[in-house]
Amino acid sequence: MFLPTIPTPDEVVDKAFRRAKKAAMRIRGSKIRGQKKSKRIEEVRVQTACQVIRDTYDDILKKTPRVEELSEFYQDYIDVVVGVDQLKKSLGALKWASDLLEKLQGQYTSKIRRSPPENASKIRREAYGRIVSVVNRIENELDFLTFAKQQLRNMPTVDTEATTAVIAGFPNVGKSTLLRKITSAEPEVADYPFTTKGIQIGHLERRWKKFQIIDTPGLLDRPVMDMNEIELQAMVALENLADLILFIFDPSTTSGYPLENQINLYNELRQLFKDVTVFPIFNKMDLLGDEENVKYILERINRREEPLMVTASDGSGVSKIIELLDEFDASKEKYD
Ligand SMILES: Nc1nc2c(ncn2[C@@H]2O[C@H](COP(=O)(O)OP(=O)(O)OP(=O)(O)O)[C@@H](O)[C@H]2O)c(=O)[nH]1
Ligand SMILES: [Mg+2]
Repeated sequence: MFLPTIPTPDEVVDKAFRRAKKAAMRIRGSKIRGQKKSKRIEEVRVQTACQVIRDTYDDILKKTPRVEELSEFYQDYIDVVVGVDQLKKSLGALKWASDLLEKLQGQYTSKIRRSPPENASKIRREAYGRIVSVVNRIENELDFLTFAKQQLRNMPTVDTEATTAVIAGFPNVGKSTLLRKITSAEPEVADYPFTTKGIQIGHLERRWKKFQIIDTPGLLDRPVMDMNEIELQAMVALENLADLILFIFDPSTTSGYPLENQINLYNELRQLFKDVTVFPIFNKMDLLGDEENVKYILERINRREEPLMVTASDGSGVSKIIELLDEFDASKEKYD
């Protein structure tokens, strides 16, 4: 959980005033006598009301990790999903409100102390008005934080140490089906594009080695600038986590995307992630009568690695992918 629950202005003000009333009741029942007592009651109401709201906001700030202390992956992820600048601005508003309430708390309690007793309740009412307006001033920021909490609810937990393979490709080509076959993860699989809307993580344990396999939302062959938030999540995983990329082609084109576009995307990713090994994988081989389409693609892509041909839905060829991970890891160790 990245953000704790954020109370609305009404909720926090209600809580503050209720607690303040209770605190005042305790004074009323105490031994303090005379004019001093009425002033003390109003003083305690202002103090308690401010304190309750400050504590609520300070607690939210304390429980929220500092974005700049997170790893690059999380920073980019948060930026893509909600926007880091807006998040910082909204958290800053909580701090602003908390600081201002501290000031009001001091100002109004001393004002009550210095006033004649008959004015105490009027000053307290004035303080309450200021408190309400401070909290209302940050309503938009509070709304945003509630939205951000909701959006970041499914923030994936990544292992930044494990060797990581990121599965990428056009929508509907069988990426999630493959993750299900390689690991015990169970991402949703469906016969329409953009089924996967976020990063999905699976783990694979080999004798003495752990792999992290990441399934991503489908990508279209368009400039990064035109990508939506869902596609950008795939890019964030590729950029920050991928030691290798398993690029899935659907040569059957039953996914609904022409070969030409899939080729473009592959070549673009190769170009963008030059230092990452990209393995071309041809899926849905069960639907292919011949290998004409595979040949067509192979003639048009830059590759260093041997392509693999698989049928993710029945698992055939998947063991070759796992072997490939083992080999990749062994070769990496040689150079480390
Ligand atoms: N015939 C056949 N169908 C497959 C194969 N692999 C996946 N499918 C089907 O293709 C469709 C899409 O599969 P998914 O695994 O959801 O594809 P995806 O790439 O994760 O799709 P998005 O998340 O939308 O990008 C589903 O109907 C699968 O059952 C395969 O090897 N052969
Ligand atoms: Mg999917």
